[in-house]
Order: sequence, then structure tokens, then C-alpha cells
Amino acid sequence: MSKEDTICALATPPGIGGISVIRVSGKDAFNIVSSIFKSNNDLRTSQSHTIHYGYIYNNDELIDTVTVAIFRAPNSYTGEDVAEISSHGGYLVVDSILKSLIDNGARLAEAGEFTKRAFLNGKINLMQAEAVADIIHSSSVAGIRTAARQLYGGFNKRIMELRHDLIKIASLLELELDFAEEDIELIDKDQMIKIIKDTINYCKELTDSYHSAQILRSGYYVSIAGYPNSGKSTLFNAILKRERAIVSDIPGTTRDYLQETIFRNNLAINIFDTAGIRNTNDIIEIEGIRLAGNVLEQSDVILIINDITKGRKHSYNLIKIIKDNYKSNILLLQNKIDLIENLSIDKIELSDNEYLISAKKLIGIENILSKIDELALNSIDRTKDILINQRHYLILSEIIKNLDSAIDAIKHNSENELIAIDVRQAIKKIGELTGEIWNDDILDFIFSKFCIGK
Ligand SMILES: Nc1nc2c(ncn2[C@@H]2O[C@H](COP(=O)(O)OP(=O)(O)OP(=O)(O)O)[C@@H](O)[C@H]2O)c(=O)[nH]1
Ligand SMILES: [Mg+2]
Repeated sequence: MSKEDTICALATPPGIGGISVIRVSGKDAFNIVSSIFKSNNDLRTSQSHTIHYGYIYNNDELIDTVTVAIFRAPNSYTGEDVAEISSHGGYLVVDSILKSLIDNGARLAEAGEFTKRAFLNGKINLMQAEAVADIIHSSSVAGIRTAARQLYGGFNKRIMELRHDLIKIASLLELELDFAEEDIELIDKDQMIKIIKDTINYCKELTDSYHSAQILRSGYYVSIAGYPNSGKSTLFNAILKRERAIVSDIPGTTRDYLQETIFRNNLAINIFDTAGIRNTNDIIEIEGIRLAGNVLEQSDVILIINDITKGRKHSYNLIKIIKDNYKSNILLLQNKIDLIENLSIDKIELSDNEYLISAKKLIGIENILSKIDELALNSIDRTKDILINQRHYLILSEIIKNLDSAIDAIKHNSENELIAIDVRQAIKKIGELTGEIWNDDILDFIFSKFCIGK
């Protein structure tokens, strides 16, 4: 697959729609389109950024009436000559046009090839290219697109400034080495610490925002835990408003775990029903409980359900274990209040995050869901831009580590050389982030996640 080829693909979603746009990019784009397009104007001599009305023919057969927009290199999405054919939407028309283009010398683009060319031609940097892919894939949630788009707009400039500052520090440190004998200090230590700390803070802001993005993208995680027979599956069904899980009075009914997703306030809430936690020799149940552990680990909220007929403090040990092992928010649900007398219910003084419910009689369920909504919404910082790409997150985390280590080295009066190594390492990572340092494997990995036509 050569970079010299002229490529074509459908740029809009496939299917029946008002219009479909076919994009053609490469040095022969205008020649190839001209050979199947009849119009009053000659695309080959027309100005950039003009739109032309005409007819697409396959040999002598009329395929469609279209408009063709032309963008001359380097002022196009890919940086090459680009023609965009807007045809009537539909599979047949699009297929015929693509076929004619291919018959006349174009080839079908690979996934992400347009954006890859845009990157190779310096139109966008790697981070922006990846953001394009992520934004496409995150179409399910409103808000994430704007927030991410904003970020990737300003991010590049900021990160380049920081990189510039770090390069200055590294060079001065290295230069100072040359004057080691004379004991000349070229660089102010406090100033250096400040610049490095600013960079760390900016990177941290970004990595923190990745968590918000994760929630927006994959949803909020809520699991239901408790001793066997406490009513976990009954609550699960009550939340889903259908009989999803098997409920029975035999302890150990739920062996594995069940997952379902509900949508509230435009946010996906993933709910897990887990196996009851107790000491047991039953092998299958042990496995279920182990799985519950994994589920609990990734939960933003754990609902611990206690059978109040066994006493309000019956699940005390379990709560302690969960609190000690997981950092999730915990809500304690006192279940089966329909079985206890109203008089004794009135006497209960609830502590924070403790709720009275009856999963079976649907008492208090909406209350719990509102609390979950509140926690979910609070955990997303909607005022900030967000980082949505995992590769960026991982690299930024490494940059933070390198720079933390540089600060340590400075504070311990280490040799300039050692400090410079950490700073240089961070600079190199920034290069990987923006795509200044890349290789074919990285590019293939990144662009293969795109869809054809992007
Ligand atoms: N009266 C009453 N019974 C309930 C309530 N919630 C659950 N139960 C009953 O308690 C028993 C156990 O319910 P499940 O939902 O299967 O309990 P579980 O915690 O999922 O149990 P395991 O999967 O075995 O760990 C069933 O007989 C339910 O009908 C409630 O609010 N009130
Ligand atoms: Mg169950």
C-alpha cells in the first residue's frame, strides 16, 4: 500500500441517508474524479475550495447527480489534493461511484488512512489524530465529544510550551557540566523546580480528567454485595424493574455474577449482582465469591445489603472487610423492612449512607438510585476538558514519574547528569505523545482502530 496511491472511501456512515460523501485523496484525485464526472467546469483547473455540480457516469451509464467539492494540497484534511463527492445517500449509488473511481485508478482507503496521511503531512499531530478516533467511538455519550475536542485543541500548544521549558532545563544542566570545574551555576534551582512542578501539575490535571472520561465512556459501576439470602438479587431485579436474576430462599442462589446496564441522566450505570459472601467449602461458590471480589474492585459504589431481620449490625464484619479492601463509596442498605414492625422502624436512627429498604416490596429503591445519581454526577468534573485516550494517559503517567524523580534528584543535590537524564526521558515521552517520535508499529496500532473513510 503506497503513500503515493490515490485513495477513496465513503466518509459518511453507510446506509440510506440524505446524502453520502465519498472522499478521494492523493495526487491523482482530480484526474480520477474528472474521468467519471461531467460538469461545466474542469475540476483539474478549478480553484481550491470550490463546489461543482454535475453528473457521475460509469462508462456511459448515468449513476447520479452530485456536487464535488475540491480542496487543493496542502489546504485539505489530508494535506493532499482532495475531492469530496456528495451523492444521494444509499448503498447502490455509493458502491457504483466507488467502483468507478477504482476502475479509474484509485484504491479503497484502509482504516484511518485519511487521518494517517493528515498526520504524515503535518496537518495534525498524533494526539489530535487519536482524539479523532476516540471521539468517533465515544458517540454514545453527549458531552464527552465537546469536552474532548476542547482539550485536544488547547492541549497541544500547552504541552509544546512545557516541552520547550524542559528542553531548556536539560540543556542548561548539561551545559553546567562543561563548567563543572569553575563552579558556575547557570540555572536557578528554585526556578527549575518550579518549572518541573508546573509540568507535573498540568500532567496530573490531565490524568485526573481521564477518570471522568472513563465514567462518561464506560459508565459508572455499582455492585451489590452482602451475605447470602440478604436480598441482593431481589434488589437487582427491583432496580432493573424486571425478573433478571433468580431469587430464592436458598442461600447461595447467585453463583457467578450478573451485570446489566441502566441509563440515568444520559449516563450508563452498570449494576452487578454478586454471589453472597460467606465462608464456604463449596467450590463453585468460592469461585463466585472470588469473582465478586473482582467486581467489587472496579466498583465506584458498593451497595452492601443487610437482612435487617437478623439485626442491624449483622453484616458488620463484611462491611469492615469491604471498607478495608476497596476504595469505593459504600452505601449500607437495611433490607426487608417490610418484615419488621413499624414501631421499631421509627426508632432507628440511621447513620450516614445507611438506608432502609424493602427490595421485595419496592420501598426506598428510588431513594437509593437518586443517591447513586448524585455520586455519579459528582464524580465527573464537567467544568474541565477531558483526556479520553488511554495511550495518552499512560504516557502522561510516565512523564509524571520521570519528573517526580527529577525533583527528588534536585532536592538530594544529585549530579546534574542524573537530573538531566530524568528530564530528557520526560522530553522523549512528550515526543511520543505528540508523534514527533513514532514508528510504523505505533502508527499501525493507532490507525487500525479507525473506521474506513476517516
Ligand atoms: N420479605 C422480604 N423478603 C425479601 C426481601 N428481599 C429479598 N427477600 C427474600 O429473601 C430471599 C433471598 O433473596 P435473594 O434476592 O435471592 O437473595 P440473595 O442475596 O441474592 O441470595 P444469594 O444469591 O443466595 O446470595 C428470597 O426469598 C426473597 O424473596 C424483602 O425486602 N422483603
Ligand atoms: Mg442472589
